[in-house]
Amino acid sequence: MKKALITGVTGQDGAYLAEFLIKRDYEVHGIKRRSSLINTSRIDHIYQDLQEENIRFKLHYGDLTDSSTIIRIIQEIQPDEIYNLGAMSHVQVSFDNPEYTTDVNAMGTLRVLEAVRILGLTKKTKIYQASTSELYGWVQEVPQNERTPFYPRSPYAVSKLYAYWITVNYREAYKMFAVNGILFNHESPTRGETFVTRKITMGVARIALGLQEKIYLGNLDAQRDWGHAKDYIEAMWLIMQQKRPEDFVIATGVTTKIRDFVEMSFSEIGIEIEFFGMGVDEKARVTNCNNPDFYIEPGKEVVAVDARYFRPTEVDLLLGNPEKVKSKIGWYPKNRLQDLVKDMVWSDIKAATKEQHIRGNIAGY
Ligand code: NAP
Ligand code: F7E
Repeated sequence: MKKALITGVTGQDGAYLAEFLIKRDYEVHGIKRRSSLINTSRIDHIYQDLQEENIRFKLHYGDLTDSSTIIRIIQEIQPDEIYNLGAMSHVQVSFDNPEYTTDVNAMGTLRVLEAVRILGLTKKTKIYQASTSELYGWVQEVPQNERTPFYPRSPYAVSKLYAYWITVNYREAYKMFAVNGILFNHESPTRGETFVTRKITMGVARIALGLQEKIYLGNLDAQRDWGHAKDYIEAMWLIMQQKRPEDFVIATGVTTKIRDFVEMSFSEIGIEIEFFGMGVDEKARVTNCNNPDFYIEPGKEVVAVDARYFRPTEVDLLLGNPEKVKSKIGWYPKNRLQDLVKDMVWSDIKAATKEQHIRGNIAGY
């Protein structure tokens, strides 16, 4: 039985990957940082009590800023594969917390690589590094592939640039199986609530159920190549099963504006909207409502811009070229953007309906 260790197991990708690996008969270990409240909602369905027999999923307290713990956990588990997904992953927050972001994302990656080297596991343990399309930042060509030069535009992206190159360096210097997956944006119903897609689908659901008035957004013109996280974690695993350690771009090859994602999300539940105004004064209002379950009066303003969500330096356009992974590994995204929007919006409608019932019950008293 293969053993895998996942840092960032409580995150969107970590949780999907843990479930995926358990289904493939791995023994899965996850590193979780201590928090004052339990934050394991994404992995509760695969959690096993320590008292159970044949435990296939085990959590370990640890933090990417704490090298002694990382070394101890890796020594204990002796993993065949490490997926380093732990990160301070929010681009806008990285402008507020640049030093911490660098410590976790850049130094954290070095700590994992060094732990494997110090423990003499360079021949046994493969390492996957969660690299990102944010590396392309101010894009030097369109679309971006494995040879496109990097131009990071945030403390987050700069920290990931170090992580990318230190992974390449350990591969070359110590002949380790250490690889970068350069993943373009990937989303899901469990995407963190402050990333733009989830903020939008939650907003749409809550507006439709009368729980929220408006969605306030930043740059509506930014374009992203969005895929489904479920497809992308499979690509991570496939990259790790190759004979030779190589870096791969994982993307859909389609890019979409934030504004269009908003329209698609409302349209999914039968609400048509139109944008009007310019720059910080741009807004969107309902033009037509074809769904009696979620009736909103035409003319109601449902989206507005708030300049507080603008970033000091923005990444305007990301569009990946997944040709290499398609031709060498045969991976391609199974979900189109429309499928992703559907999955996210209806999951958030379900959550908002629950919230509405709870509020209704409280109001009843
Ligand atoms: P996410 O949902 O934000 O999850 C990040 C995970 O890292 C969480 O489990 C978090 O723990 C953990 N973490 C944060 N700081 C840590 C620390 N100091 N020590 C240990 N763990 C820590 O991110 P994601 O979307 O799943 O992304 C997974 C990885 O892929 C990240 O490295 C991200 O930068 C990268 N990436 C993501 C995308 C994307 O579009 N999703 C694209 C390219 C690359 P808590 O739950 O306690 O916060
Ligand atoms: O922003 C714009 C914002 O925060 C996307 C992370 O997983 O993917 C993610 O980083 C775009 C940006 O994701 C709002 O300015 C407009 O242009 O959803 P996001 P991100 O910055 O692309 C990459 C690949 C990663 O590696 C990261 O870890 O949307 N935008 N209005 C907004 N963004 C947010 N968050 N909130 C808004 O209100």
